[in-house]
Amino acid sequence: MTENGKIAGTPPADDVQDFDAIVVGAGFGGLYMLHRLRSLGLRVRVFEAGSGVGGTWYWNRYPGARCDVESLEYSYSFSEELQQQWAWKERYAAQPDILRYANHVADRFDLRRDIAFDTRVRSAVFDEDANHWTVHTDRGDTVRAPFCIMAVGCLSLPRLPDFKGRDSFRGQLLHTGLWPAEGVDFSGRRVGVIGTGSSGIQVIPEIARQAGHLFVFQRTANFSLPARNRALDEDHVGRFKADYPQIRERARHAPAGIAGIPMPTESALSQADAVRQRVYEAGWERGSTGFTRLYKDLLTDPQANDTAADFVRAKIASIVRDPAVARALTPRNHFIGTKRICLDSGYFETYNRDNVTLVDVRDDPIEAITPAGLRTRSREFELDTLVLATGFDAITGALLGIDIRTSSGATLAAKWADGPRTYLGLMTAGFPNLFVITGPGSPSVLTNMISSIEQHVDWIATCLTDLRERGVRRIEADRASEDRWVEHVNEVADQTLFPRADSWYVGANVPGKARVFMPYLGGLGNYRLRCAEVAARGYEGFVLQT
Ligand code: NA7
Repeated sequence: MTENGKIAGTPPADDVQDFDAIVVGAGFGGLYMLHRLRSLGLRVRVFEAGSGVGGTWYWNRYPGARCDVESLEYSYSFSEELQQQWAWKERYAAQPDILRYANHVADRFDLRRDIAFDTRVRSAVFDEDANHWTVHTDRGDTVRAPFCIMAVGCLSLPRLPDFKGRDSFRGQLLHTGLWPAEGVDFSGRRVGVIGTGSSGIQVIPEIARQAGHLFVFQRTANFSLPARNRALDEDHVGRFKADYPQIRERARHAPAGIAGIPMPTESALSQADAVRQRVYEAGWERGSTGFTRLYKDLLTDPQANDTAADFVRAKIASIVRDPAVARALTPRNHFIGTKRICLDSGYFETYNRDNVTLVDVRDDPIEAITPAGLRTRSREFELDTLVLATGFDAITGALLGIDIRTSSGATLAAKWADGPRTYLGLMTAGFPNLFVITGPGSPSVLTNMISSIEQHVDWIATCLTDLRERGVRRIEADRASEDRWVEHVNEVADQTLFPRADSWYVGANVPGKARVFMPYLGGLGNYRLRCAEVAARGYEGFVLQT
């Protein structure tokens, strides 16, 4: 700070462009936020680090990348014309289709003219006296607006583990979340993949089909179900679209924001073995992440969970021919569903191929990346290409990648050093007029992201309208309300098995990250009602200033 209270490095006032709102990110959250704010007559500037729209779906272009929510539900509901006219091809849309859809939305609603692409936001500073945010970018822009909305995504900061010798590798080093747009040719190559989360599980069968040899370096075996992806049939689509208003309404009130995954009512333990087996078999045949919501106690009761986990373990044993490989692929150290369950297309079958080798790096850890490949404690692997499917600094990574501070010296990084703290996942005390779309403490990644995005964007748009009508210039989460919300988020999580897994939901995949269960497990339907009530009571739990 300088003596006059201004932040050092702030350019002269005439270099600053003024807007009514700044939005960071042009994925599904940022695009819809821009559309809504514009319809309120606000002047908006959106910054996007990529060269195009789509966010997560812009960056994750690896072969096999596909959404695990059905395309007819993983799409915007805000425009009846859009949802009627857009034609999804497959039950689960592949990344190129989702990206096409994002581009279509951007063109259809003429969104691009307010988006600055190839521009990364470096800092956002709140002026406590003037009540506005000043945002600086890596291209030298300085813009100012009373409101700043972070639509930076939950899975947008790829994590490249700090393997010894990582930069010495002479071959091609790739991360699934930063995939080259021009694609990669694996034919005849010796390829290594590190990681068997959703990204690994999707990319491995695709690479195996092309590569000379594929080595999969697995630290933790994962639960996965066959996606049963297929081309959509026209009659089904016609019926679905005719029912869209009711289906969308059900999705808005469903726990996962998905109409096809309703709230379970039965308990697994209350059913006879044979009945349960039939239910699991039907779930396995259906191919849906709803598998872990077949019974209400699967994610709360270890014994109930075991019944579902054992079913999937037996399936793995029946698919993978080599018993030693099947054993190594069988997850045993977490409850099914407490790490994001995967949907695959031929994942376990891939290990029956002669050109695929599973390397268990829990017992035989990776020691170093070498110029020629990779070395575990006991073996050397020569590789032409090494794919890191090692995930993301999830939920908070992209937010904390921006230097967010106030003129009185508070920084978000310091405030969240022991884990994120928010009120409703929408705002964080001490940082007025800053909204986060699908932030920590909201249902976000445990739901259909587009349902959650629409709920947040609609809430924020209504809030800004209300504030304008009442002449309110400043809104801030009240600290006591935030404390109670954080406590509630933890309480709900602690009633489940989720916090016991070393997942990215608790930040366990990032060394040094505080272990806190970040998303809200209360269900999107309940959460939506809570947010609506808060607004109806005059923004209860927020401090408003005119
Ligand atoms: P995930 O689910 O975080 O998976 C990352 C994988 O990489 C996982 O198998 C990790 O093993 C493995 N990993 C990470 N670091 C290492 C090191 N240092 N050594 C060996 N193996 C490692 O990321 P994804 O991209 O697959 O999926 C993220 C989400 O995107 C997914 O849940 C969907 O919601 C969409 P670990 O389990 O930590 O032992």
